[in-house]
Amino acid sequence: MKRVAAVDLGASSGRVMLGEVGPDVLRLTELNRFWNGPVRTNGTLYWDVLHLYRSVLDGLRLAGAVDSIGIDSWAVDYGLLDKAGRLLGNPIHYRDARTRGVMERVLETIPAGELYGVTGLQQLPFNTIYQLVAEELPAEASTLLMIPDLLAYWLTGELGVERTNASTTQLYDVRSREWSDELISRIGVPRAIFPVLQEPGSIVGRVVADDNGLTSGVPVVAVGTHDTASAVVAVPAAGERFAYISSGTWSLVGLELDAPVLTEEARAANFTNEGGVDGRTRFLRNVMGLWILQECQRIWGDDDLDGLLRDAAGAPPFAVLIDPDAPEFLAPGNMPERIDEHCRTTGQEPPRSRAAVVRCILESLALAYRWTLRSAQAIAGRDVDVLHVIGGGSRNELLCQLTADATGLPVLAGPVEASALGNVLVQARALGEPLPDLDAMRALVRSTHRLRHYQPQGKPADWDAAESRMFGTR
Ligand code: LFR
Repeated sequence: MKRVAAVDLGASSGRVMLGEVGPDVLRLTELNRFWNGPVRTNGTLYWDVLHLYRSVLDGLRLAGAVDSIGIDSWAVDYGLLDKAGRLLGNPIHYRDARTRGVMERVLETIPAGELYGVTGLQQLPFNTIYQLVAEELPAEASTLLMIPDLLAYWLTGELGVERTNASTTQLYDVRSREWSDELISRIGVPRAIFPVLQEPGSIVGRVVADDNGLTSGVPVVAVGTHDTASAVVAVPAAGERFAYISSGTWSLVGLELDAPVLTEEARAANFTNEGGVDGRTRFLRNVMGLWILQECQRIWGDDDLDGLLRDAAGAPPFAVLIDPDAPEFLAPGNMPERIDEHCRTTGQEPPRSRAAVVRCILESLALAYRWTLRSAQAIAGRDVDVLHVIGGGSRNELLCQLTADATGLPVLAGPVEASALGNVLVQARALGEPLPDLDAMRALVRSTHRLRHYQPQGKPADWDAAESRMFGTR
């Protein structure tokens, strides 16, 4: 039996989990859960990275003796170190406004088709490439580390960037599987700040006790350090005819493929080819996700999600629809007001109650999932029989049912802690547990976790009509 610690940092909360893995055993115990989110000072949105590190250490101390540690987090964001390894400033949140208009500017010199041909990445205004162009790189910047790499560096003193996370920077060549020297030089950033790439599943260093209360020498394993890569490892699917939604602050909606799809069609539909564990491709699209609802709840001061969902289940269907991927929903702010505004500009009567707002968000997400999944299948030439919903959003029964109804696919919901499970599984294998491939890992998730089934209900024609109302012009 292997005992490992999984650190999983999401955009709204972080956790340290104890994972136990053995024959027919895959168990998670939560050791520490803590707040995460943007902190604004003088108009800039930051991550509170030292609060995260301190909370990680608290969790790791509670874990006691473990065989290894693995860290995953959201992607795209980074810290810069100087020559001596000191962090140069607090990492900036990808929702910060500094990237406004930058993507458009960069595309004037690097055509979108060329960028896609090299990186296979969807255009998101906050991709690392645009963040680096938006900021004046400090002259002392010597090394760029993605967030999990930064925490691993603090634990071990070893520098490197793990591949699944590197693949989200839009500076990584998806064909050669190396940093793209060409793109890095075109944006005028020194190539030397990009450290060696690390394989998911490799041991990247060992804990240095350094007065942190930990035991020296514990191996730190590079898991799929991008949380979505770890989550996809834990999709409890059999075979390859499945789609997934990694459902949390974002909804990551797509397929797992053996190779990237770099066609003009894939680019035009803004699909990404992010790197997965074991060389797989995560062919997916970011859908704005439960972020819009989380922000509504923050503005309303209402943390009773169950109550809101109960009321939304009784609200009239298809009253108001929004495009959840509209740029005005990206930054933090007054979402109820932005939804009203979006309705006015699309010729709809704004929703009058919280129940109506929640219903609108969930139906609109379900429609975006439907559009995305149909496009993904058509573009990749892969048909699917089942849709796996994993992550925190898999607990949202109304959203799962609407997703089944909208897509016409049976939905299997769970596990909730997919990223932590994928993190644990990759560590266990690195330590020698007989989990030869993703199929074996997924079979273990299936046999140890209960999933909820949702069959499509309602009239497909209603969803057809709603789709042409909302996405007719997409
Ligand atoms: C999900 C996620 C997405 C990424 C977004 C920003 O937590 O990692 O995959 O696009 O956060 O990093």
